[in-house]
Amino acid sequence: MKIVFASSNEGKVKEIKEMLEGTGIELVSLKDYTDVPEIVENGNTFLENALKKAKIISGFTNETVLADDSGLKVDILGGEPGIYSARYAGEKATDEDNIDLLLAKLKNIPQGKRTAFFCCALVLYRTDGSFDCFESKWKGLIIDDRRGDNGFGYDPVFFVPELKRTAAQLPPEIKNKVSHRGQAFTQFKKALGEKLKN
Ligand code: ITT
Repeated sequence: MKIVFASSNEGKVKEIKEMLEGTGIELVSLKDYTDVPEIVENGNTFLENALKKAKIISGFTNETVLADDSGLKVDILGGEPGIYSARYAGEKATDEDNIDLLLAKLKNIPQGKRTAFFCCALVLYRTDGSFDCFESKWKGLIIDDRRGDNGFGYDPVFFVPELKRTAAQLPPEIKNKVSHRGQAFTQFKKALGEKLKN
């Protein structure tokens, strides 16, 4: 089975490829296409944006598409950066810029009040217009110093109390099991397995 992954985020593509190992699914990323239409992520929720990406890319490639929309929500900041996570510090912001802005906003906030969670909405969209959605969350705390070199995005400052490590300190196989994306993927693979059985 061939699936196009509707993302140009290399960190996500790497994780999704690792998660699909052994499933027999051939994952093609947007890097394999030219003239990919630009997608304006103007939905109000992760799910709306994931569905929009999946639908547009399925129309463009004429293939089954998987799309992920994800981000970080920090409680004391009223859910910021949320759906704006990728462009928190501006349209061309790097992961470093986004973390700098986040830490500046949390400057005088004590550790106990820095609760946050990652969200992931995953959509599998078929060429006949039918689709399935999977959503999950991952709780943690935002710390002031960056720790670890794995992962991407806000991983170096996302501390997971149960594991006593940041997401960037976790080996990929652990992050892929417990993360928001990992848990949404577990649901996706279960649903896929059930459909293939029927
Ligand atoms: P695509 O739309 O092309 O998939 P994007 O990076 O713009 O790429 P999103 O709009 O879904 O994707 O934004 C996701 C952002 O949320 C991402 O750039 C990170 O800043 C953050 N994020 C999501 N999942 C993350 C994770 O597992 N670890 C760290 N940061 C994450």
